[in-house]
Amino acid sequence: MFKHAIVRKPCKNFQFGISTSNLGKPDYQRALVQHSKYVEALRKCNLSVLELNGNDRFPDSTFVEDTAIVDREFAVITSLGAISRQGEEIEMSDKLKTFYDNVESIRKPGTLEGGDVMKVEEHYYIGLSNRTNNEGANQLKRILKRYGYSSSIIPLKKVLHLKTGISYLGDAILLVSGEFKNHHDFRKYNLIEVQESEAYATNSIRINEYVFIPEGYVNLKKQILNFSFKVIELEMSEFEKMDGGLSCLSLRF
Ligand code: CIR
Repeated sequence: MFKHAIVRKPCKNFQFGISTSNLGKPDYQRALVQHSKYVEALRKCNLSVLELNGNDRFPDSTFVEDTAIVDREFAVITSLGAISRQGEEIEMSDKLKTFYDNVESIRKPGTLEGGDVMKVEEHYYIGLSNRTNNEGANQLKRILKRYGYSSSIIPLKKVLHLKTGISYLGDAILLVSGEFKNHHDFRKYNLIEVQESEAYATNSIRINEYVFIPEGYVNLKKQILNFSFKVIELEMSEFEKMDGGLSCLSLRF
């Protein structure tokens, strides 16, 4: 069960973040509304939410997931691979120290972003991407080993982050699209294949008894309801324009 979440409001410079989506400029007011509904949904799941203010120095800083890995007894501050995002982790580190006695760090030349890290029960998968390099992934592996967790490294082909194309919903169920549909490492799980026209919705998240999915993905919604999950749909259009999904908007622990 998750008890806490940390989020950060989109800042006024949100539109200047990194984007490859070709979906146009995000509407800032709409982004703020979508974000506040996301926070409301977290509260509905009984999480206590720490909401940080937007920071104009970092247009992408609402995507807090990339700044840390959070587990039960420890947190790991990452080393962001995107140059414009380096420094976002500093304030997060201070905040996490108020929750955790054990706060570790990934150090340069290692880079690692939280979007590349997926925990499935007691095992971690770490994506090697344009943002997470071998050195960063191996530093995380060593830290996880000290805390008793196994991990494996998954080189990525197309997706921005590992969790762009795969998400763990609990109960050995994974949502997969694209390069993860026939991936050797994930065959042993119960896979829900997301159709390519709905690939964005692969980045859905299980929070306590709910699954959050982006609004407007009717097939995925049906597939998830078939597994008898309770679903919360959230409008994500403005974050999608900036390549961000549901998991990116919070740290949950
Ligand atoms: C970026 O490119 O860094 C942001 N515009 C989007 C980050 C999305 N984060 C994530 O998938 N964990």
